[in-house]
Amino acid sequence: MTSTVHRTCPLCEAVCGLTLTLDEGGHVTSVRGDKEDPFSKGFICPKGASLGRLDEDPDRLRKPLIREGDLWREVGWEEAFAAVKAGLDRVADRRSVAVYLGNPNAHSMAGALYGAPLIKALGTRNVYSASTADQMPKHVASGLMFGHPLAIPVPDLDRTDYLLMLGANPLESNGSLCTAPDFPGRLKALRGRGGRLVVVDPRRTRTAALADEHVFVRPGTDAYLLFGIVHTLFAEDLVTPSAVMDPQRSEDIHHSTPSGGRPANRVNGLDQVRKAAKHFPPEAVSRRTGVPAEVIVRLARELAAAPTAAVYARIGTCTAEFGTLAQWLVDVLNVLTGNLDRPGGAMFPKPATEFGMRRRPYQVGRWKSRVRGLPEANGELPVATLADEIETPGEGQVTFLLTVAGNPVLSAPHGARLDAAFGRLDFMVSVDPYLNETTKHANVILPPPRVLQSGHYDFALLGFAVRNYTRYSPPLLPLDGQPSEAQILARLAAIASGIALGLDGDLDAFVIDEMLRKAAETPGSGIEGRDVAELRDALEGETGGERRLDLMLRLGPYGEWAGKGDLSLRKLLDNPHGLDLGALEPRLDEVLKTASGLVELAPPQLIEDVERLRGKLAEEPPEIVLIGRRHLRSNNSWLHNVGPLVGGSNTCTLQINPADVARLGLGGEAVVRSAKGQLTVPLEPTDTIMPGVVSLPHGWGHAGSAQSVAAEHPGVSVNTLTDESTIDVPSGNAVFNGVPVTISPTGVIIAH
Ligand SMILES: Nc1nc2c(c(=O)[nH]1)N[C@H]1C(S)=C(S)[C@@H](COP(=O)(O)OP(=O)(O)OC[C@H]3O[C@@H](n4cnc5c(=O)[nH]c(N)nc54)[C@H](O)[C@@H]3O)O[C@H]1N2
Ligand SMILES: Nc1nc2c(c(=O)[nH]1)N[C@H]1C(S)=C(S)[C@@H](COP(=O)(O)OP(=O)(O)OC[C@H]3O[C@@H](n4cnc5c(=O)[nH]c(N)nc54)[C@H](O)[C@@H]3O)O[C@H]1N2
Ligand code: SF4
Ligand SMILES: [Mo]
Repeated sequence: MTSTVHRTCPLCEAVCGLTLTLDEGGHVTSVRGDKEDPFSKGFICPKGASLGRLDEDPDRLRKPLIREGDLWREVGWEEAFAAVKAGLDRVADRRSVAVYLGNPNAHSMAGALYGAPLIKALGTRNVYSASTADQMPKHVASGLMFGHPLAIPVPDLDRTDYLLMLGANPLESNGSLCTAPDFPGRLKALRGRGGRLVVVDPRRTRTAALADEHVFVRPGTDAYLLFGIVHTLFAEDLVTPSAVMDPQRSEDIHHSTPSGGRPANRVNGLDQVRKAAKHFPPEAVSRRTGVPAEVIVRLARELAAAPTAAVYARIGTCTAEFGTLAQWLVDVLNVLTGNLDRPGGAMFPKPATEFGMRRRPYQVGRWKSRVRGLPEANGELPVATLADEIETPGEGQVTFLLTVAGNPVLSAPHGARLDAAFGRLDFMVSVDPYLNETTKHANVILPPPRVLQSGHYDFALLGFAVRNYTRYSPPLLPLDGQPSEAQILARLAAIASGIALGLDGDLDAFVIDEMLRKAAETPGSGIEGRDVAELRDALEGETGGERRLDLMLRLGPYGEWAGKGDLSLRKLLDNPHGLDLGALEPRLDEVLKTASGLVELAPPQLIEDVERLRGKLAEEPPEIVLIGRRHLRSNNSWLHNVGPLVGGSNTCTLQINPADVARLGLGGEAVVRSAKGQLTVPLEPTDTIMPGVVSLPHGWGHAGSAQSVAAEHPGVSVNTLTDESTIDVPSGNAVFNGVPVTISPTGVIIAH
């Protein structure tokens, strides 16, 4: 007997609905796109189609491992947790404990619900995550402008008339901080309805090939380009009055509501932006960016003239030297062109589990890292300084590391240094399904269950969706004695806080009571004054995680308790294909959490960083710089063990312009050197990349891997070359794009 089941794909940000066929043994026999999912409508990519292969990968760990020297021993769960406790008990000072949370935490219920309590229980400020190798600039820019790090506007893809996209390649990545299943189809539809798509990228990507226009930009210079556009808007008087901003009444008319309605001007700092932009006229910016001045001027005019438009920028612009400035300028443009918070522009989604967004004004740099004095952002320190904290003796030196769903040896800047540093730790614990480049250093590895044994709700990603939408996928297969990832993290939190919690429940009961108590005390929460015990008993769900989801849904904006709807876990279970909650709607007033109650167009920290940008405007660029890229059938470092996904077009090659190949006299392979390391790589000459720029994908470097398929396709790790000493200053984010390198033929010895 086969069965047909439905669930959300957890592999990337597109949240596609999948329809799986299982045989009686619970093996996946087919995976298709779920045609009845109102958001993804049957879309699927090769990764989703391989979910069964991934789930049943024989190299996945099924039992905890304890390392004794170079040997690994499979152990039972109680022995594994006892070993973790013994390791943590040896730490005299909790400042010496570090935790690294990797990317899949953004795709799991466990990461969303148990990450924060775990950090709290560990009692350390040595908190690191993939965020500072990814989107921290976006959080910092949003935090400073809108008052909340998660108030990230997304392009209203399905309605916009004009999309300016920088440093993103959704035809390979399927989109990021813009949850949009079938991103390619949505871009085609934009063009189909007469809209215009412009892509800015140092490579003519598949997305650029689909666009109306592709603009080559020199890596790391997007902030200059964006400033050039801002400059033009002011210079040509193209700043658009809008519901958000009335430029005639620009400064300091805070909250004046002449007709008693909405404030006429909800923007602070317009004049400061105008002043700052003066330094970046198109001609000056053109020299730095490689974008012709007339193109910059035209882009400004087009953005201003389009009936609706959105500017969207992603990883190519985040993981760069001026990442935060670039993210800021993206939304400055959305404001100046009248497109923030209006249909067809850049809008704030309203996720079903949004509840009680924090009101304290957003701050960065509340504390600093011990060794380099780098500022905290969102409660985290930059992963670019993790090695410093492990290597540098003194009070608070990191001796104990917990990694959850991360592979920083391959994903962090200058990962090779972390590889060595991890070898020096006193104790390391990894929650991960694989023995890999990072977890090989652990003393204990705790594997989460298979995907199909796990419930799934996209707490994080649905907050960036281009339509409001919700869907819950309950576990499809029983756990068979294996703890869920939620239980693993809850148990670790219990160990860390010295509480003898069992595998299930208590942490969730605590969190639920806290949330209910707060909501019951909050006027207008929908359950004000109601009895906590009674409400708690009304919650449904098989697990603590499901009950917490139920609570968040009921208290959320569409919830049956607090919102304007009837959402609950029950309703989602009754609608296994998911529910469309409608097109995005203007909601700036609900989202804004700045102290002034206005959009802060010129936060002091960013205006200060503009000086750094100005300082480098006239700088001669390096002769050759390195950037990254993604391949459709890859996912950071961990899908290379699935046969159908590796090889072919998904290989670790250095893209290089043929003119550079000829100029440098290169053959089939070359040696790439940076300030931090060197690699010998196969070349892929292609005129789709700018001269003076080379590109290598990240996540490779599996030589000697315990994963059998990955070991056959090892590739090299680009993060041997990247430099942890250069960061985006306001956010501490890693710089992966624009790394200076030299390239020489193999066999040539270069004296240093
Ligand atoms: N040079 C360069 N470096 C980059 C980037 C780049 O563009 N260029 N991109 C950066 C970006 S955007 C990111 S997000 C980071 C990613 O950085 P990381 O998150 O550190 O690395 P991943 O490769 O995503 O590793 C994920 C790990 O989680 C494990 N895993 C998978 N599923 C689960 C699960 O359900 N539970 C648990 N516990 N573990 C699981 C995998 O086995 C793997 O070990 O890399 C960054 N590094
Ligand atoms: N197939 C696949 N999908 C993924 C992932 C994956 O590894 N593989 N990873 C997931 C993760 S963790 C993330 S964060 C997202 C990222 O999603 P995207 O941001 O769409 O990531 P990329 O496909 O790497 O596209 C980044 C583009 O930026 C360009 N670029 C590099 N430097 C610069 C620059 O200085 N300026 C400009 N303008 N462009 C530049 C690169 O050439 C590249 O085309 O993808 C997610 N989806
Ligand atoms: S696009 Fe992303 S979510 Fe959709 S099937 Fe592919 S990997 Fe899964
Ligand atoms: Mo990422």
